[in-house]
Amino acid sequence: MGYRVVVAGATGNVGREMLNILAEREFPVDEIAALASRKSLGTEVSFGDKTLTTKDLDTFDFTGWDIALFAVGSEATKVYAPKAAAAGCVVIDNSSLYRYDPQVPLIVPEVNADAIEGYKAKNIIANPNCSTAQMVVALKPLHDRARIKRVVVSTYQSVSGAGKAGIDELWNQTKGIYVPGQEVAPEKFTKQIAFNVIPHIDSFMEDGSTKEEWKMVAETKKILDPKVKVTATCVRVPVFVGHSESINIEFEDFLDEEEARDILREAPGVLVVDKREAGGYITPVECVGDYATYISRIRQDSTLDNGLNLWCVSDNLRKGAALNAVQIAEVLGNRCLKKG
Ligand code: 11C
Repeated sequence: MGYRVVVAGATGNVGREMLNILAEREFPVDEIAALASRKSLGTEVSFGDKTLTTKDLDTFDFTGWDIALFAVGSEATKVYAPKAAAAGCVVIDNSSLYRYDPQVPLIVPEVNADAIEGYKAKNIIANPNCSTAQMVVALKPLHDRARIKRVVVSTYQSVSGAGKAGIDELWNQTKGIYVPGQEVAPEKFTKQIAFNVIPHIDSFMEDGSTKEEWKMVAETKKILDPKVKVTATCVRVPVFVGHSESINIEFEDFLDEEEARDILREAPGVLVVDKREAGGYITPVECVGDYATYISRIRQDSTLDNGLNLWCVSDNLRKGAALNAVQIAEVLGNRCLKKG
């Protein structure tokens, strides 16, 4: 006995990962529907050892379906999520549309699973931005011990955060640099991404920050603690999958680096790899396909009374998106829904 589960946006990077992770984690599925927009209709996608043919999101009837994982972007979410929710299907949405709605819980299960009950107001649960998800997993156990006052984070975000077009642009531009006549001009990104870094993700806000940076601030406050101050600089780097973050944390109480390392070793969702030697830390290529948020380079910040620095790496398509959505579905199933 399990659930009737929908994955909307099943042909995208995140949708495919949602199907993979539902199968890998043996989520109790009685029936599954893979939905796509009309242009991808009929495309086949894998679900464990099965192959699913995608159905039309536009005409799909959500009545009788229990959970819908949405990975379709804000515009389509605006149209289809309310339709699913009104039909009694709980939506777990990966877009930013509902994240800041006070009637919609924004959940990272390792941090604020108890907030899930709030889904009843709209039948919708929001999944955070990838950069926020991995950061709050790292911050939560430290906050519980020493109360975080302020976080200064710089991100190194992979091109898969910008979807398939981002991946293709890095690949083609990198090849094009070596083949005369096949140079690829920036299209998805604002400047050359191959062999370069770009300090601009999402649109600019009035104060000079970007929407991606604003999301890290607003989402950390909603998920972890509204009192925590965050300032972020988000940077796109020529890496295919895996976001990295350099995080500086100021606490109310003193926290010794050894104790921080022990706390993080025990923390849910975290793996500490922190040998102070060449290669004794994790880089993004090593985290691809994994569930963990990896923490390395934990060290005291000697310029603050109560400060630490650390390096945080995770698969942005997994903990940053699909895995977190499936973990939310697991909490929802265990705490809130009856099996079919
Ligand atoms: C990026 N973090 O790397 C973005 C992708 O709000 O869910 C995810 C955007 C979001 O470009």
